[in-house]
Amino acid sequence: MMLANKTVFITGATAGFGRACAELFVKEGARVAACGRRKERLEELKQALSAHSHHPAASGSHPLPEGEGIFTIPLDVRDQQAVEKAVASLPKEFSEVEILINNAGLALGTNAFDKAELADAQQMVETNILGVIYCTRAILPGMVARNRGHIVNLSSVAGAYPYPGGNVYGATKAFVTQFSLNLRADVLGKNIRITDIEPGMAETEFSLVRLHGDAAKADAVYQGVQPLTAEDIAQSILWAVTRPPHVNINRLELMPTQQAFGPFAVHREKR
Ligand code: NDP
Ligand code: 8X3
Repeated sequence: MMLANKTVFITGATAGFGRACAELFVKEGARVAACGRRKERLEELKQALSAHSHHPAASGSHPLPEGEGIFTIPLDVRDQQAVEKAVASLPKEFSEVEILINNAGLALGTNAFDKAELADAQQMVETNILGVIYCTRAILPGMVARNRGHIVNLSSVAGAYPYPGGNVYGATKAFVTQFSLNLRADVLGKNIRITDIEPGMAETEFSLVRLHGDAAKADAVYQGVQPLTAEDIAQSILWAVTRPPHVNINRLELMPTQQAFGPFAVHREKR
């Protein structure tokens, strides 16, 4: 039970990395406050994890009583007031957040920017940038007051390496990485750790969302490749948050073995 008695606040826990973190962290003894917009998914997560925390074999020797490991909050991280309210109204047992995982995020579209939908760009900026700002600003003061905490932000390789069609998405992730590093500078001396996670290709609902629900195109993204899994990312985050207190993992970049870098692209005129 590596996270016994720790409270973890996870945004975007209805799918992918966030859901895998919720499952793994409850298994490791944490109290998890799990957010997302889809209420039925949150309900399903609560049912699944309540059953889990009740199962002594799966939960280790000191499982939390049934249902006590998970608290779900329907929340759109783009709504600043809703974020503040959600944090302020956490039940007492979940109120002292020790680990914040700013995971909620999305890519929308793959067009070059001259053909990109501005509404998609706005939603990415509001979710991936403003959502992270709102959740961090709501939770960090409590960490400072308690002189204890760890913030894990989900950036991406797309924040460091450009690719065609990555335009606004990659730029939002570059924000997440630089914000993470700048937060480290701000919290020096406050016993708070900050970690930026920068994954490459991982199979979740990410591509389905990016391709506006086109399942065939989303499946094709992962064809013939063994991508990272949500469980791989959850395990990496668990590793980062369970290092000894004097160790801060600043950045963690990971990719499938079957993914790497290409050469610079050069446009050549025909002569
Ligand atoms: P998924 O699409 O599987 O999950 C995304 C989660 O974010 C969902 O739970 C979704 O919940 C939530 N979310 C989206 N918008 C909002 C919102 N406005 N408010 C609250 N929750 C929201 O994607 P992944 O698990 O793959 O992605 C998680 C993070 O990891 C993202 O930030 C993504 O950019 C990043 N990432 C993903 C990679 C990949 O290849 N999969 C690689 C690198 C980084 P709901 O719809 O219910 O609100
Ligand atoms: C998701 C990884 O390479 O599809 O952030 O942008 S990538």
